[in-house]
Amino acid sequence: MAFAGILSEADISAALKSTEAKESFNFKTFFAKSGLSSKSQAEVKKIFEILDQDKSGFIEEDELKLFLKNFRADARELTDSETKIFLSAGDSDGDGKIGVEGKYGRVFHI
Ligand SMILES: [Ca+2]
Repeated sequence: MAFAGILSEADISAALKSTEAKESFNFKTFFAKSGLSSKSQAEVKKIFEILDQDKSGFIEEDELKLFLKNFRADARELTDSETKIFLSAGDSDGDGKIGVEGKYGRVFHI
């Protein structure tokens, strides 16, 4: 599990269970249930680096689509509309990706 030591297995299970149905993903709910909302800035940065699979320094749309799979390999992909809503929430400057600085930190601290 990619987030071992950062998030608890029980919290991850609860968070994934809450978003099993397509179009049910709500990042605020997910962050609260998984425990992401209460992580420190340093921990958030670690999580960002895991999500940024190609190490580009940004989380692009294709990486965001696979967001849930970082928590459990057999979790579903986000739908296009879920991905777009999630992306626009974290994309502060409208460049279509989420950077490690700026609004990203706030996305994880709702
Ligand atoms: Ca990337």
